[in-house]
Amino acid sequence: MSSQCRSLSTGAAHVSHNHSLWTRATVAVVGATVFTYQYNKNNAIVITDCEALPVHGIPGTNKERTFLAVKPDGVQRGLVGDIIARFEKRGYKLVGLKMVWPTLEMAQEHYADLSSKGFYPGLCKFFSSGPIVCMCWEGKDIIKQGRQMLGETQPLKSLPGSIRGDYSIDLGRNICHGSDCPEAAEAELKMWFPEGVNDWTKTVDVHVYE
Ligand code: RTP
Ligand code: MG
Repeated sequence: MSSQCRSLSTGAAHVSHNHSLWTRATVAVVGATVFTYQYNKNNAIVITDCEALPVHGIPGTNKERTFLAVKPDGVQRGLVGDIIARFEKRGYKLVGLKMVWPTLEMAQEHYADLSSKGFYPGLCKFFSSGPIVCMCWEGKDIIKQGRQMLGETQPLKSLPGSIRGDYSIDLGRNICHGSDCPEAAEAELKMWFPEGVNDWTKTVDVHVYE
């Protein structure tokens, strides 16, 4: 049993203990985690299998996740801390964080949906020109809210208060990236965090969510 599964044994205690539901193996959901359990001879719950939260979380819930990145220009300009702070202060949960210097191939894969565009080669060259900071953020409506906090693709159309509106001018130097839909978030998080992220419990969430 993995450590992630072991940590769920606490959660299992919260499953309502209805003996009329007694079966040899029962599937239950605690929070967002699906697991299978059965009772042992002492009537204690024993988890027999569990499925950790997928790296992309669960869209449409408080465990929705997105991939955000500080691009090479944002790293060079010393904006990593500011960008992280904005999401932290809003109440979102950081579950994945690392610096990566993308190869050209990684940049091409990341922006594959734009491969037919004339700006694609330059975009990929710039995205692989230095380290980026990869982040996985979690919380209610994070995919859409993350994009709003980034601002418009075109910095000159971005409202002051957004990251791009506060810190950038030119289209090809717009500081940050954010997944634009659940499908993109899933693909990007699988690509940039193949090792997974951290399913930690943020105790202050009781003061963030009602
Ligand atoms: P991102 O993927 O980086 O978060 O940006 P986005 O969704 O706001 O915009 P997207 O259409 O995905 O474009 C990716 C990046 O390509 C550059 N771009 N250049 N020259 C052009 O017409 C053009 N259009 C887009 C931008 O740097 C944009 O962020
Ligand atoms: Mg995009």
